[in-house]
Amino acid sequence: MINRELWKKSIVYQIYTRSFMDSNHDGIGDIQGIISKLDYVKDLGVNVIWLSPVYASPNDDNGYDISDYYSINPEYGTMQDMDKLIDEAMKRGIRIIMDLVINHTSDEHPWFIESKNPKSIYRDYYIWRDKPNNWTSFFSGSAWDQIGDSYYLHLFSKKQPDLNWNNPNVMKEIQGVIKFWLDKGIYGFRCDVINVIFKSSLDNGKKRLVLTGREFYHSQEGCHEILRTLRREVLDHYDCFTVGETVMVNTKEANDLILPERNELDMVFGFEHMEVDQINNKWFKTKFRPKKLIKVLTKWQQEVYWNANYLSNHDQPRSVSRFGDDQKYRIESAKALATLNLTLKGTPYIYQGEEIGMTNGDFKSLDEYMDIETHRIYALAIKLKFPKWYRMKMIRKTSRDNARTPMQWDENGGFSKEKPWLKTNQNTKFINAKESVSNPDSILNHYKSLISIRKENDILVDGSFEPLYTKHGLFIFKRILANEAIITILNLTKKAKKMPYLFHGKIILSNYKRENLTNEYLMPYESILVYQEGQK
Ligand code: ISL
Ligand code: CA
Repeated sequence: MINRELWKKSIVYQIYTRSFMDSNHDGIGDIQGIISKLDYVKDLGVNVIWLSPVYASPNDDNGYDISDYYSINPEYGTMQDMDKLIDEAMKRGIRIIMDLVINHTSDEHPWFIESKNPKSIYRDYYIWRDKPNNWTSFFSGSAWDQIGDSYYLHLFSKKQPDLNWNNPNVMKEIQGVIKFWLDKGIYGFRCDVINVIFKSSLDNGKKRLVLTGREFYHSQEGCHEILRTLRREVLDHYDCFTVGETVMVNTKEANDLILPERNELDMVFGFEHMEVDQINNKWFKTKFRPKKLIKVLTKWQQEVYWNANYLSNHDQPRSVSRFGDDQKYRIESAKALATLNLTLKGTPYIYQGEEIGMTNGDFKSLDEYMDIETHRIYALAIKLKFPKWYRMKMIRKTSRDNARTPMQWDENGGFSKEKPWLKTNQNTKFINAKESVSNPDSILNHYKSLISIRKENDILVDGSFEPLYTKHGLFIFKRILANEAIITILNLTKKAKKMPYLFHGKIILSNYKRENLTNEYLMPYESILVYQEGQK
């Protein structure tokens, strides 16, 4: 029987293979490298790994441009390596979910190569027209490129042509891909930009600064229909779950994708909390104000059926650099953010390196960045005549490469003996897994405590969420189940703050080794978990 609720108890660790561990010293992380670190992942206490794409790909967008869904990128290893990873993980009680990228393929996928011929049966696997409309790409510029006399749609890079989900053959092909991987024993999928795959019209869109044309593909009814079909015809026949990456959704649109009666996705990654420190779009960052993050998270906790909680991933700046303080209070703030992410209601997602408090990259020049999105935005900033200091500031704060620097295993890096594909942060000297494992007060050990508290207390899985205090950068909330409760007390600022009122109960976790609740002040970035029994 499919236990669809198991994923609610899961704790997911995202691995970006290219940057995790390089086993054959070519400077690129690989699947054998992941296998060599499975005991480290197991010791953390997680039970699911989300594996960013490892399929065959020319790496225009680091694997989010797939040229063959049925084979493994040789840079990452072989299908035997993949089978071994699934098996070795299973032996450690860890299931694997894969990244399902079905809005687009690579332009080097045989389907696209064939589709360039207007007479081919693959022509309608993609969206070809004899002239472009005014839609713009997530990576800036037109969402169309020309081959011969025709234009094809690509919401991302020109090497990522969009599939045509109006074509039933595409549905059939992708059902085959999903079955192939589920038959291998994976536990489901993280579904890439899944709420933009159905285009209801190709008319010109309303002119916008960001994503002209999105009204014709954002969360369309056709997309819901596709998700219900995939669920009914394939996913419901396996013990698996799905988490959608759903850009620009509000809480209602999130529920429309995940409510059980919708039979579409199990949960979704929202972005509203990832947009609290920007104006208009992510490249124009503003000063981070904790109260905005707290307000958005409280809203999603209260309005969304089941949350996929995250503060980091391979597209976002590192959480401690963005929402904490990666200088004076790096350890305290990383622990406070961990306590936030692991005690909110929903399934927590931890991004590789977040558990040891890795920070944004320390890139010094444009040529040290590898991300296509970063280079495209930099080129646009030149066209818009932004001064160099401002262009560098934009990418320093926002580039996705901030999260893609090699995992820091020891004081020398420990990722590879060869020069890595992307520069290792020099702070690996003191921020690394080796030090974290041996140091009882490390951020890593704080994560391990949090994860075991989650496993020992169903309150943190099934309990309610009650906000108690959300002002002045303090976030205090209560999780209640039957007659037990756990209160999370967070000071998300670098200033000492007066507690709004005193609490009673047993301190079960503190990032300042606090012994009692009599002191009425919270230290900078202080986090406390209080257990209460005999609740009404
Ligand atoms: O993070 C983002 C939203 O602000 C965008 O940078 C990101 O491109 C968007 O969320 C979609 O991301 C997903 O699809 C892209 C791929 O580049 C990203 O890595 C992936 O997470 C295209 O497949
Ligand atoms: Ca390698």
